[in-house]
Amino acid sequence: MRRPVLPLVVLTGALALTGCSDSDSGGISVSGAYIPQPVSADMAAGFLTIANDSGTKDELTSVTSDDGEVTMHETVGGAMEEVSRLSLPAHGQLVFKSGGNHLMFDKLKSKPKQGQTVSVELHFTKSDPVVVKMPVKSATYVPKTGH
Ligand SMILES: [Cu+2]
Repeated sequence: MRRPVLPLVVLTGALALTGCSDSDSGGISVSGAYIPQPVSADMAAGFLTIANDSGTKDELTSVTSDDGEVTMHETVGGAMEEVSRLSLPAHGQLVFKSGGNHLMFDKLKSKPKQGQTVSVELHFTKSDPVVVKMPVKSATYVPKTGH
């Protein structure tokens, strides 16, 4: 992959502008990532919001983790379905939340416990991969929506 080598001073300026996001790769930022501490030993769900600040639409094509297998699920009419890609609109968001889209962890090497983090890598059609450290919250954790 070819990327322009930017002078350090330009990179520093870009980092300062985007310093409030959890992680950042070009126009992609991730917020609100968490995994409710699972009941079962080797399966868990994960939630996060991916924002696309660029004017180009993108797609999330896979999620990987060294800790286990990860699949992307949609909830359709109360039933969940595995999907191979999810669209990320230009200047839009892709939201994973309880009752909707979610990440499904399977074959986990160890059961995630509250206070730990699970590292995942998000892969996109256009953007560079983004690594997210997802904190494990209590089994009953409900995120603040901000609305
Ligand atoms: Cu699922």
